[in-house]
Amino acid sequence: MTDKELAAKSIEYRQKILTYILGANAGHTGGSLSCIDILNVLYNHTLNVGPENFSSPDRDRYIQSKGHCVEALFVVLADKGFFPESDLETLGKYQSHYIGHPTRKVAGVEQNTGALGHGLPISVGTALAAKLDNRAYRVFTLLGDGELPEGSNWEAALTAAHYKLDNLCAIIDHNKLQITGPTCDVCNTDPIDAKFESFGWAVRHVDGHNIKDLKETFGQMPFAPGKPSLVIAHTVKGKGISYMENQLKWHHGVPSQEQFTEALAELDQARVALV
Ligand SMILES: Cc1ncc(C[n+]2csc(CCOP(=O)(O)OP(=O)(O)O)c2C)c(N)n1
Repeated sequence: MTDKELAAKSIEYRQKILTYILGANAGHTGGSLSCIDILNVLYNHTLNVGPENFSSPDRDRYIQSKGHCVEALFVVLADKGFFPESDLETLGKYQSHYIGHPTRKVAGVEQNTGALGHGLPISVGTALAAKLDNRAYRVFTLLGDGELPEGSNWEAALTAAHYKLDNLCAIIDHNKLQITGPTCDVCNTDPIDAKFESFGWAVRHVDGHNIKDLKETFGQMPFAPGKPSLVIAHTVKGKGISYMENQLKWHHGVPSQEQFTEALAELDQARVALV
């Protein structure tokens, strides 16, 4: 897929995220919009995974540690053909498997997540298993910057470097906001790059909304032989919808019908601008 086709896909994904959040009357809007370009590039460019090989032990793994942004994951998995998109009309409804966090009852989901701080440790174990089993698959995991202070992440970061897991790539969706305020005010983790480098990781920064840069960066993994890779993706919470961008209240929140219409109009304009 060309960069332009991927950019068009991101717009479509943003529309769908908002549509299904409106239908469910709940969801993590801002963080889903901040990570959707990353998921788009991973699933449509980088990862060797799809419905056709999901039962293969050699498939690449994607584990979404910031599980609350499940809407982004669901629209991408539906688009990849893991399940019919109409399933998402049941999002958040009684007895639906499409709930507010990823569960393995949904086709294509690798791990149940949502309690923050678990995706990286699980990914380290999965990457270590690949080494022990002599398998070539890679493991990608997406963390929120507000999730990063969880202690389990730092234990996992040490372990990944110790076992030289260069088949592991952690991506931080660095949108600088978490649930109650700016990440640096709630629990400052700066400088993230120096901390991970000192733990033995190879670190890259990228514009988390630039399709070309994301493709190139993920394509260069591992960034150094024998080291786990960290991508610090600089993003904007609520990206793509002007009244949501960098606004704490859109961490979660459902647009009114009027706001939804306004958001779709903005996305339509973005699509026209692409052509
Ligand atoms: C262990 C744990 N503590 C608290 C929460 C509640 N919680 C849900 S989202 C969130 C903020 C996460 O911020 P960040 O990782 O930056 O997410 P993003 O801004 O990318 O949506 C918190 C604290 C949780 N899900 N798990």
